[in-house]
Amino acid sequence: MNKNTIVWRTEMLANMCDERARMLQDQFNVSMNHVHALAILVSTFHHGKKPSAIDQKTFAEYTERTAFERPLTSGVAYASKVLHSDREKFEKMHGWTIKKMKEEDHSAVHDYIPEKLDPSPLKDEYAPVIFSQETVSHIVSIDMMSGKEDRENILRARASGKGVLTPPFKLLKSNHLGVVLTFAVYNTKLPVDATPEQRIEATEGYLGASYDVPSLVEKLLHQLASKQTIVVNVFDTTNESAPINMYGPNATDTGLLHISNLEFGDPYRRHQMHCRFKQKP
Ligand code: WA2
Repeated sequence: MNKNTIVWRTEMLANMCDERARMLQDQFNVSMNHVHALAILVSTFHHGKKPSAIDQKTFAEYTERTAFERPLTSGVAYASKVLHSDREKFEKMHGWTIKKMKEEDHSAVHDYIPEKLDPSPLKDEYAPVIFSQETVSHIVSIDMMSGKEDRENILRARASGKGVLTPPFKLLKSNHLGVVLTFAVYNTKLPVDATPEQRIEATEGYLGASYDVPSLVEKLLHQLASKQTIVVNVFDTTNESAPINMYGPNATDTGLLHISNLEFGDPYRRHQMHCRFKQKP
């Protein structure tokens, strides 16, 4: 192949890949900021007011009307921190029992009957969902600490005070891999320079957003009308020796490859976009 053609193709692939990676990263960043603002909304109007100014109906309506502010998300929800000593009082107040997450339960949404879930066994503490956007109403009353990925996110979010991401995993009621973003909600007594222990102590609950990565990345790339030209993959590369494919075909293609870095705001996780030309020159 002509040397100039190789240089031209390499540059074109790099430009297209970097542009798509930047778009995905920017949209993720925008929605992350709005999820953070929702955590502050819950802190101000639910925990900061007696009686609370937020109930499920208000939360569902507000989050639906502001969904346009959170591109790439499939839904947001709020889980309350409940210690075992407060469980009985909490369950009486809500009129339901805290449920255990059924892992690998991907039956269709319309088959879903919350009453079919088992009550949570005795634990030191729980994180039952009390408010949800209508799109994820199937997680209401489920203890989010009973799912491995959600639990680890909750623990890391509350100790750090930062927005944290799970690795890709199969979300409930979804056939795709997704990720969950979590912000802890603290009571207002928390000092700005708080230690992890002080943060854990001051935690009131957890505001989380789920991202159905394949359908949302698909939607984003579709807007660019480049699908005839390049193949895009998104990987979680946190474990360098075992990258997880979050979007795109399981290709073994060895053509020209460009890798663009993705920054999703959680330094604990690494992500990359891989791009290739569809057609060999
Ligand atoms: N949200 C939606 N679908 C899920 C899920 C989830 N977690 N976990 C598994 N499938 C309320 O971090 C707190 C949301 C968890 C937040």
